Amino acid sequence: MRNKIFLAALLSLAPLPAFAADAMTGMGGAMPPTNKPSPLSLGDGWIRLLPGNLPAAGYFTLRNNGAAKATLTGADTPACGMLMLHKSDDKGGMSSMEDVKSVDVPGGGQVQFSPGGYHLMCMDPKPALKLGASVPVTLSFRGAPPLTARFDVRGATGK
Ligand SMILES: [Cu+2]
Repeated sequence: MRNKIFLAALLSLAPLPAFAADAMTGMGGAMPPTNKPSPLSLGDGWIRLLPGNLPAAGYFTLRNNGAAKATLTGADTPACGMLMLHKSDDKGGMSSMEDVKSVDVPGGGQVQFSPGGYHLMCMDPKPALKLGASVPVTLSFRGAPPLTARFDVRGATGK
């Protein structure tokens, strides 16, 4: 009996490995059913929260395991009023960013959304978007079914 209680306490304190957390959130039923498996896979999805009124940005690695090109055309999450495709540009120390209509993911290739480059821009963040949370993000494509993945919400330093 004592051992059982100890184990339960240990489990509730220990951070879950990423795959276990994914499996558990996957059972939550928030994911829409998909008919065919996506040729695309998403890794390292996270959202960077910045202090004050600075907008939050989402980053990830998108891999196309299929032979045909897929085109990312949009993103959506209940944690933001709107989630936009953006690209940062550094010109002579001046950082700017612009809207992007779509991003091609070549067959057998991958695209990186990372600080200083492509990113998802969260407009009108909701209370669900808080440090330590994990929120579902759905990406829409031309040439592939939509893909939903959990994004970890982290602080400015990425921790
Ligand atoms: Cu942006």
